[in-house]
Amino acid sequence: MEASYLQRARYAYAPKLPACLAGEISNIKVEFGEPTSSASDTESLKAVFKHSFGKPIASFRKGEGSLSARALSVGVILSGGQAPGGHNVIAGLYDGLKRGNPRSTLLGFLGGPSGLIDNAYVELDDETVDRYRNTGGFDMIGSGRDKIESQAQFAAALESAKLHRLSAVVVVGGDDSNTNAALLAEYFLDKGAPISVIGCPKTIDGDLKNEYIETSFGFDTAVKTYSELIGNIMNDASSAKKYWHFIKLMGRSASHIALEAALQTHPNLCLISEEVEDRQLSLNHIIEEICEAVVRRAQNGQDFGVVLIPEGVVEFVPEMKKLISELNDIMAAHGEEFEGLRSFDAQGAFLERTLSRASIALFEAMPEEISKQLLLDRDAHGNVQVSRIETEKLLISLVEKKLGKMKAQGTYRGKFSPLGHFFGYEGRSAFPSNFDADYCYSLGFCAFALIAAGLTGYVSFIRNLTAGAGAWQAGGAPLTMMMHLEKRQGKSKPVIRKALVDLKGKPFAAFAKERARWAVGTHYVNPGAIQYFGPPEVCERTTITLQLEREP
Ligand code: FBP
Repeated sequence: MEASYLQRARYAYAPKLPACLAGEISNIKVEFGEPTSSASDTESLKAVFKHSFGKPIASFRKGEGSLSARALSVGVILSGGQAPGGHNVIAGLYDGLKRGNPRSTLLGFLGGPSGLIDNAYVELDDETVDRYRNTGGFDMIGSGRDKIESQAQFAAALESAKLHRLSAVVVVGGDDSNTNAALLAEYFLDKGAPISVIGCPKTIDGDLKNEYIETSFGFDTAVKTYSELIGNIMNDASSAKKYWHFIKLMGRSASHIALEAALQTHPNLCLISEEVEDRQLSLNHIIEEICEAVVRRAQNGQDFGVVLIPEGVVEFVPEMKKLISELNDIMAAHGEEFEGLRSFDAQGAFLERTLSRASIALFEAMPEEISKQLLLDRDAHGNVQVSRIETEKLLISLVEKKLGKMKAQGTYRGKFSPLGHFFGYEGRSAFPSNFDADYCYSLGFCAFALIAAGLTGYVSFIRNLTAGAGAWQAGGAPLTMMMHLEKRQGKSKPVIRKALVDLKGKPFAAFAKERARWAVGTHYVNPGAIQYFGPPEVCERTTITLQLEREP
């Protein structure tokens, strides 16, 4: 891509580091806490992670240095979906390595974890890194969703690492990629290979968080980008006063993005998947709730509105969840036979014989394009790809149907003109906000410090994020402490626990307190575009979710 004016201006931005990592490398000290355990299933995890389980938390402080100054050769991998700030993780890692020893080198493995397996790499130099500082996207080295899973893949990863005499591999990814990092660290230890593996917490979905990871990087920028777009739509809606906007927002399972966007913009309605599941809300119930807001606003002469829909909600509505899970099983068990069916009618006939009665009834009642989307290819875990299901259209069509009936009965007299939107890819590669630029650079620098401290199986963390960057704390948490066992494709596997929206948490409570008022009145807020230059209260503002979660 060619550089825009903003991109050129952003090259000059110097990301901030926590005070404990700034200055001379010889002045960074590592301190260790007590041994750690796991999220649950401790005994099973101890058996899987024989060499790496139970390590202590590592924290960096200013003090007599304990980092090695020897030249290091490190490989970095970007894994999974794009998230703003990935390039700054690499820049922070690169600068840390060079500051530690100018002879250190950084290899970027291309196209995600498969780059390490296939030994596809590029050596990163000043010119390349400088071209990507403070920019969005993952185009510096590319990303991928492949996993290092089989013994042959682990062996190939080790071979590549040995070929380049790597001291460490840094995996930048979400919960699954960091789980993979933990397994790779254990594998290297088991083979007696002195190669560290360090993770960095990435995902716009915001669901990789816990006591040590206060937020995953990219969430801040992505959700601010969506909030800008939603705010603009709200301005338009309250000017034209003629459309109901149904806006689907990315977030594979968790509704953190939708919740934060709601806190920033005050829509008329926002579905929260975790609540839908908790209250076992049926599709019908959801449609009734939306219709009630439409009718009440119409009574006030407001035939317009904004509804936010987390993309994963279809998998949380009980009857949809059952249908999708039956479809997943059928497609896994009869994959070839199913793929061989040429027409949608033939697939329908096949499903009529294999789905439960309730599920086939639901499948047939849905608009045909949605039913077709439910049959699209599954992801690598055998799951439906929710970003490809037009849930906003499904809800629009069901709301339209219900309002039509109400009109006939004389209980609704308004005019309903709906429009559907999907915001996902628009936010994943935006220029990182100042927060993400600083946070990611610090995460990358911290990853270097963990490597130089000789640690493996750790995730780089930066905490105390609502304080200014200078007061941020930096360190490493053992990946195994975030793990538990989960059923994946029928087998019990160690994975990092995903953080869904906590219905008892402060962000949800703040939303629940206001939503009845927002539904009927018009209390929209337009947060505007992310600002990179200007007053700190505009440019350095963190997400509301982070502020509320960090409140004492
Ligand atoms: P990660 O979990 O890899 O960060 O990706 C998240 C995400 O952006 C989801 O929000 C979305 O459902 C999915 O990726 C889309 O995947 P793809 O990039 O393969 O279309």
